[in-house]
Amino acid sequence: MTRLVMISNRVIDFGAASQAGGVSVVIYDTLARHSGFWFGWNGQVEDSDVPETTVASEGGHTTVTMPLTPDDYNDYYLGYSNSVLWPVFHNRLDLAQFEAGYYSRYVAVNEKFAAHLAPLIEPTDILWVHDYHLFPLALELRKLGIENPIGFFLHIPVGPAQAMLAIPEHRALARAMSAYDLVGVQTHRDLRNLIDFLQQSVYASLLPSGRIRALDSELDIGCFPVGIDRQDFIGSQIVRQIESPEIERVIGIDRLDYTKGLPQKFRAFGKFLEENPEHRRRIVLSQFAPPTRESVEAYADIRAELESLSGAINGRYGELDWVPINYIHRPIPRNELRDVYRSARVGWATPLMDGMNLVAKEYVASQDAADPGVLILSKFAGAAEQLRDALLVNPYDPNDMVQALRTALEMPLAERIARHKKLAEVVNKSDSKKWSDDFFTALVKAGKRRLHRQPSARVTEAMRRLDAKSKKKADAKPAVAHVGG
Ligand code: ADQ
Repeated sequence: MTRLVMISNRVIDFGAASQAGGVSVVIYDTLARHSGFWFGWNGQVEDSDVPETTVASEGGHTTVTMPLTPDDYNDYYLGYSNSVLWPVFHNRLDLAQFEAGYYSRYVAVNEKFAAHLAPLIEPTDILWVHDYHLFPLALELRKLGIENPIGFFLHIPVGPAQAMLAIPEHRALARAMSAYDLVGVQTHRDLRNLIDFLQQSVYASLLPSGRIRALDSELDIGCFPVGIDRQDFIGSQIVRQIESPEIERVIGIDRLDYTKGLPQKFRAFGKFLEENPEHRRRIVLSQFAPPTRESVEAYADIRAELESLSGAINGRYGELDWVPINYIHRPIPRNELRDVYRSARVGWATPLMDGMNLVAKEYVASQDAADPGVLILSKFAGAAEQLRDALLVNPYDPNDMVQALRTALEMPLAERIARHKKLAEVVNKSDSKKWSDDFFTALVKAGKRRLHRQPSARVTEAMRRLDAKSKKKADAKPAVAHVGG
């Protein structure tokens, strides 16, 4: 039986799955529909050069995890992954820290993952690697003789080539990407940036088939917008205006990250109160933003900036019985999210750049179709490619943000219903199941194509098994959005 092996930097504890969000939830949901296991870091930091892997099973899910050493954690996770790749891919070259030693440790951890994973792989397994921490993994697995289909999905955006080329190891990264059978990204913007980057860094060429030739490989690249499972968000009985009939809630739910545009949001909210005194005492911005990666300097800076901004706005406009911004540092338990979304007249998701932004989709899915709230969405979130009926704004432009908030608060019911209907259709159609089915089908095909090009005894056997499998799935639709197709 074909198994799906999911590999991501961090594997969540299934017992705590109800607390998770983003990448973890979509991996968890996908594995619920496949046999296989999830491989990655267990979140522990231990001083051991020969880490043990731990196999755990719960509710039909299997995980295989290992700890990181303190040096791995510092140089691979906080360092190269989150102080180089994360800022540059989000086009924040100014925040990148190119420290000596980060990259070699990044590769070393990928080697270590490959060494622990390779013995667990069976010839018919399909391997799906997630996110920027693990670009070199396929190359390391291939060195160990793994010839299975290996796909890569990038949850974050791809920066413009000019930013990407500033990464000192950009050629090695491009080479690592080319070892995959399929590389998936969230949007057409990312697809264009990725092609541009591969062309400029390793002189990749776009083939008439829509595939990419890079170095000695050919790979498929495609656009697979990640979605949510709407069942997690429907059914709330919450009636809006839970605090008082006169006060409308505007909701923001983000990880505390400099990519999420929170200072711009707070400043725009202050400007809105300044310019629209009639809305004072009638509106509250509830912003949940639990801190992450606090030992990275840029994250400590954003936290201090937001505390100062919210304090200044509350000090300036607040009254004894009205505080304009509720700025809350903790996460909302997942089972309360839909009620919180539904209680809000406006959902405000305005990242400066974002792979997708699932919060926008969750907000839409949670609304009462008969009296829905309005979504204000950054045009630089991946979700904006699909959610065209949101109020799309430029988060860098305070006037645009203020105008959108006014429009949202004053929007007549009929327009709110019409916009929500179209948004909900997209969210329901492009859900997490479609995302994972499309990627999986495209990966099986891409893997077969590579095996046809590079036959060997072991490969021939793998091809035979894949052929048998794809006959069974003969009715599956082609899913990869080929470049140019
Ligand atoms: P993230 O950057 O984590 O994910 P996002 O898509 O917004 O961003 O997902 C966040 C998830 O965490 C959502 O499910 C949300 O409900 C939850 N969450 C966020 N803040 C929360 C809070 N304060 N309390 C409770 N839950 C909270 C990465 C990319 C994204 C991409 C996803 C999935 O950066 O662009 O959409 O992967 O591919």
